[in-house]
Amino acid sequence: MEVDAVFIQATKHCPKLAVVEADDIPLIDLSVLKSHNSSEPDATAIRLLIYEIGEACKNWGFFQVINHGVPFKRRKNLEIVARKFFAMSKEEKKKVSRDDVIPFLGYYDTEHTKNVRDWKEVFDLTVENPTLFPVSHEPDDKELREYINQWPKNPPELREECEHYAEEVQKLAYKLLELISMSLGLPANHLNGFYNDHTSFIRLNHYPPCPVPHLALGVGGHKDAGALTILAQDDVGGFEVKRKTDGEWIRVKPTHDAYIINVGDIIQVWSNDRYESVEHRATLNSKKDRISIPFFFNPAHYTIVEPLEELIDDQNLAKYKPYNWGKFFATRKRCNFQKLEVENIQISHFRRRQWKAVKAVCSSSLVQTTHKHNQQLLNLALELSSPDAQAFDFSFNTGGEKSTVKPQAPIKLEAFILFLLDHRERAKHDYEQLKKTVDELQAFEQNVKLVKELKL
Ligand SMILES: O=C(O)CCC(=O)C(=O)O
Repeated sequence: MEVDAVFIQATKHCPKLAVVEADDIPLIDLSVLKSHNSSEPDATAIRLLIYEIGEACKNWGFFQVINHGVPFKRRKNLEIVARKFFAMSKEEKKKVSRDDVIPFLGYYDTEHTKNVRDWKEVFDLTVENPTLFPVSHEPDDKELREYINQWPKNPPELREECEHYAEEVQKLAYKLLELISMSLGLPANHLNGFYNDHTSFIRLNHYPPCPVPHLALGVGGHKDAGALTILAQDDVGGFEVKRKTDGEWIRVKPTHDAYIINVGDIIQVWSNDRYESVEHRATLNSKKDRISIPFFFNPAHYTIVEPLEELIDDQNLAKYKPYNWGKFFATRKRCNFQKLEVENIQISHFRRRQWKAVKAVCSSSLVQTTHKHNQQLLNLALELSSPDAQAFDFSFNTGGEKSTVKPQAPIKLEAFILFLLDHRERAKHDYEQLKKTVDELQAFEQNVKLVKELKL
């Protein structure tokens, strides 16, 4: 079978044939929350649970939960009815296609992630019906619209099953939000206020068998833009997460009645990077089709997302500028459906600049590096280039001799310095050339120390 080139991933994104499954993925038992009705909550067990959740968010950016309180029947019924829906003819499914009037909801099969087409078809519905959302991604366009779910005639039970499921999974979402809030040292209900008019939605994903599972992806690597995702996957498996410690793609083996919980970009910003949103993707199977059902727990469209005031001080300056969630999401949606020549909007676009540090580093003659190392730094800086940055001469002392490297293009130096100061750990796996050169990375860290000592 010929496969359209629009589905083919760049070689570096193609899934490896040998699947890596990690044994130490956090699996968190929430049964302690359920025992509340029988007796007093066990305060020690709850404290332990909060700690476990905090560690999982910090070290992995995701975890699985069991004994979560969502009745298995609800999930199973929804999976069965989703299969029935996707088994219908294209013509039938397209009767509830998203269109220009309802651009977010209903059926579609042409989504792109990072400009490559996903091998999947989906059906989207919002939890609040209707849900209020900006009409356009344009910042000055204040028009809002009520988005209403589109329900197919067949299978007739789809609507009811979706609504039952939404009700149950939402309860779990609030429990998790409260546990995460407490794990950040905040009151349990600290984040709940953002959810008064929430824009959460459920997606039914169907991944048909794919003749080239080593070349395409069901969903390409991405981070979730919202706050928290609760994912149900069937027993076929294919969900992979990019492990923070080494950047390896790890397959999360389906566990009976468990949910996969992802920290999303909004929690990363709220927590001022204490917790990081993790990259994940769905791989394909040449023989079996697969169903997954994410619940995206997202705040009201008018939410201004920024680091929580309680988590910033003189030592922990806010790392992000505020942004409007509704506009962010509308911009994302615009990119997801079409292959645009512009980069999809990311929270990194809202990172604050640290020009002071930039200037100081570049003029500091105390920074010692090798010539090879300079080249690596330069490559990295070029990789982080942005059109609004200034061209810069790079000069470092190389064993007594000054070496100057002139980049050919403008360098986004603030991002480079943020990398130096904030992302040393992540850089170990983000940038392959650095991964291989631990020694040089240590020299790198030494430079960062010097910068800090100079209090720049
Ligand atoms: O199907 C999966 O395992 C992942 C789904 C996902 O990441 C998404 O729909 O955004």
